[in-house]
Amino acid sequence: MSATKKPLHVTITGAGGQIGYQLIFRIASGQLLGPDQPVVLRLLEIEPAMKALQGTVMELDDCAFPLLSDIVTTTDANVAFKDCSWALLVGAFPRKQGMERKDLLQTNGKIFGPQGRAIAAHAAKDIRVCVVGNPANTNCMIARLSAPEVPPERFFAMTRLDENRAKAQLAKKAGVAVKDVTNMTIWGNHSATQFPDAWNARIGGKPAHQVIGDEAWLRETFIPTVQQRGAKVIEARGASSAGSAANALIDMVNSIRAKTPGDDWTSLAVPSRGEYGVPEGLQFGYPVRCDGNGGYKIVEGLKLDAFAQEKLKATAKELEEERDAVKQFLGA
Ligand code: NAX
Repeated sequence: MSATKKPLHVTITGAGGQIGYQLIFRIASGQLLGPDQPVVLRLLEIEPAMKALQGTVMELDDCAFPLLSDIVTTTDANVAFKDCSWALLVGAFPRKQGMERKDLLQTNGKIFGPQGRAIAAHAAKDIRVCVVGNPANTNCMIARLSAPEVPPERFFAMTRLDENRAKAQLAKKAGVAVKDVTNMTIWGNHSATQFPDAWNARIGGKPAHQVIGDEAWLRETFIPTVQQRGAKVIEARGASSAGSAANALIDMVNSIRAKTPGDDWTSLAVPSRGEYGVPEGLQFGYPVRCDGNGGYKIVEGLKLDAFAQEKLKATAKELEEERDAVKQFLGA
């Protein structure tokens, strides 16, 4: 019964940005935590974006969402993460022209370290953290290592947009409905080194690469299309993916909350314990099955041929380089 459930607190960082705008209304309408779960939205922004955020809050009021118990807006991470069960870390410092990747990593390290500590200090016991702000995997690792009191398996970086993109491309090529494409893994980093795995994916239950029957297309068109999709959207729209990113984040949270159906899996970037030879501690995109109680297992034993192993190595190497660039932020 909606009237009797205790509200859950959901924190969105960068709430005044374009993904935030696509996300907030859907969460307030019940699409994140269900149609009978009241929510308190806790919206974190930096000072220059507070005015625009107040405009969004006016719009939220004007929706009269029955599930929206309260809205908190703040520039203080200690306030933002208070009692929070779901921390959606969307805000990040964008890459400016002429900025080196290392500078971007370090600038974001300064954001995600303190946010990790604020989560550890103030969040609810059942906290789950989903990181979208780029470079998402490494930002997530920084937040996780800054919050040693929180179990590491509560931290996820988002590869779901890449998973959805990959499924859509395979469905189009095979001429099937997107729901028929399952078991899609995005290995590694949410970056151009990611490896969307059409060889372990399935279409109508059969190996996707066999159904497609065109290895050259898979290697030379499918993989780069998924890797470069974000850049193509920017080229066309003049702005980065926002509707699809917010949608992917909602999908991701729903996948973490539910038991993964049948023998399917989903893609989540979780802390590596060395699975598939990936260096321990990296936040790495893996095939994952969730148990419906907030826990998950990485799917092990998938076949990776020499081509796939090379791809995994390359994306792991990039994540190691990112880790080296932010060494000073790793640890509470
Ligand atoms: P916007 O620039 O529209 O919004 C970001 C917001 O974050 C801004 O309002 C800014 O004021 C705020 N912000 C900056 N520093 C902050 C801080 N310290 N605390 C709180 N808020 C802060 O970007 P948007 O298009 O919404 O994208 C957000 C992030 O998602 C970017 O880093 C982007 O690269 C990343 N993406 C990640 C994706 C993924 O699949 N993992 C895909 C989509 C997206 O590109």
